Amino acid sequence: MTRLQTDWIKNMEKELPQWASRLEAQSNMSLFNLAALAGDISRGRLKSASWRTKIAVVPVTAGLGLIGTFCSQVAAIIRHMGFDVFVTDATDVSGIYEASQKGAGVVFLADDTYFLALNMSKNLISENSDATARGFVAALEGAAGGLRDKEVLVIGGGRVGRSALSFLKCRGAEVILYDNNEDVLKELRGQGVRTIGDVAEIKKYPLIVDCSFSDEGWLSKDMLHPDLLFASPAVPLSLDSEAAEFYGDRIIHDLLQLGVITMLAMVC
Ligand code: PYL
Repeated sequence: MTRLQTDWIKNMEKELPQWASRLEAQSNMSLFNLAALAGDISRGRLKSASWRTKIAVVPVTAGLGLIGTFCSQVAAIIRHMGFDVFVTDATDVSGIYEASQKGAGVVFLADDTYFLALNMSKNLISENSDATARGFVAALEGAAGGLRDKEVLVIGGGRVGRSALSFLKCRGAEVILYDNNEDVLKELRGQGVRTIGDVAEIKKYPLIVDCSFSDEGWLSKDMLHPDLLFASPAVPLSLDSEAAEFYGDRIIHDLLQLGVITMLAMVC
């Protein structure tokens, strides 16, 4: 996954209301119902967890270090879901200890490789790539009025793409994978996944989950189906500016929010 930059996320908290209302309109679901579907728990259980579970977000200095406002944005997304949440003053192991001392039942923390949510008392763990894939699949399901027996193209056979393939199958979709790496296609074909390697075939599929964390703007309007619904956690967005403008509200995309609310549901 692309490492986020402060410039990309610094206004996220104040834009959360717009993000939420747009996503609810696109997915035909409330955020709670969307997170519950993606996290495979009941809406009621998620709601009751919001009344009784305190959440901590712990800054992690490992590797390339802190991303400015990252932890406060994660906390803002969780607070938007009605949970009591705080960012620890301490970082790393000391931050985890502070979280437990202050009564947090769930801890969110990220290094350069993994972004995790941990519920220590229930021994539940959610990893952001998996949760993000589930969140965007659930949003596409709402937007498409269900995915059962429908063909859905996944672009990109990396960590997120493979989670998307798995959750799409759980939701009854007929999955196809596009990747530009023949070794990836061969490996997934060996696991029984239908694959395409010709970029010209992408336009056959009106339902797409784009998990290709590659170049910006490589997908143009003429490469896509006219009735497209496009769900993408990819950073940067794969659509070029003309395609992004043309498909408008049929593009479900964000940098962090949908993955975080799904992680929350998966550990409650
Ligand atoms: C979790 C995000 C989603 C997309 N890319 C992932 C990323 O940027 N990971 C790095 C997160 C580092 C956070 C830093 C901090 O501020 O605690 N360790």
